Amino acid sequence: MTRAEEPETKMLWLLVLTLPCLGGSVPVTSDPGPGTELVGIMGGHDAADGAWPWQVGLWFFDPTRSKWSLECGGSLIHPQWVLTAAHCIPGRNPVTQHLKVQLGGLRPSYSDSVQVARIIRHPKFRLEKKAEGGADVALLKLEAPVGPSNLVRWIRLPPASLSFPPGTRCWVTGWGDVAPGEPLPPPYNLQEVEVPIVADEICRQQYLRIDKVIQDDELCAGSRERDSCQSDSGGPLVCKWRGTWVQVGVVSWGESCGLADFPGVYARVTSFLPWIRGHIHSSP
Ligand code: 4AZ
Repeated sequence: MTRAEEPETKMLWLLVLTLPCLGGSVPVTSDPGPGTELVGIMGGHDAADGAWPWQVGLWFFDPTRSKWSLECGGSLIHPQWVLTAAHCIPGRNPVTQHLKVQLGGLRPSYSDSVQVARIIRHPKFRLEKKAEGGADVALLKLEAPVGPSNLVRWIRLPPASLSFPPGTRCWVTGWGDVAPGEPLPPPYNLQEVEVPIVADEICRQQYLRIDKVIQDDELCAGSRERDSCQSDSGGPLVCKWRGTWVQVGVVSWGESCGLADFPGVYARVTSFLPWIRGHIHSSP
């Protein structure tokens, strides 16, 4: 899960910075063109400043290690609300003090993160089933409204009736693994990759072969070597619709990453619109 950490002291940070090749072996260079580079989300490349201004990073405090680390993504859907995956939030009774939201940065930066006032997991999410049980969405209310600016902006939610045909090319972003078990290497630039929407029925059949069930509130996207991966969880899957970006999915789970027969599984945003709107409107 761990993507980046905030060491307790500046000294430790300096030490980490000076240690070569810690945690990654693939240097990030300029984009050599689609399909060839080793850096990813998986099969992706460096995102440009301000390209995905709704992308946020979730920093969690681990009390046993006394450390903050960037573990998940999320998206700003309103000046004061973030949409993420329920499975990103640990424990039965999560405490807001152990979570911070990074806004508007391409690189992990704990110091650019803001506090959270409320954590709301979807009531149908089952902790014991984790992401695979469905309803893998959570809302975070920020302590104060933010933005908009060039680097921070919210993403539109789709109308309830909107669905994209299989093959539609959408984008997913995050600081997650570039291959299964392989963390994003320094300098940890946010990654983007274009992924095709996969037909519900095809995805369902593919996962049934390994006895996994795709729920109605989930959708699939991705292709061989183009996928989200561990620690991208909670991040947005967005598609262009009538000239604007809308958030169609929330990174949830999948069988490994980048496998041709097992696309990434996303919480289907249209399934949760009433729940999302209910909270945002009743808690201004
Ligand atoms: C994860 O473990 C995870 N390939 C996220 C996304 C995918 C697989 C695993 C999709 O957080």
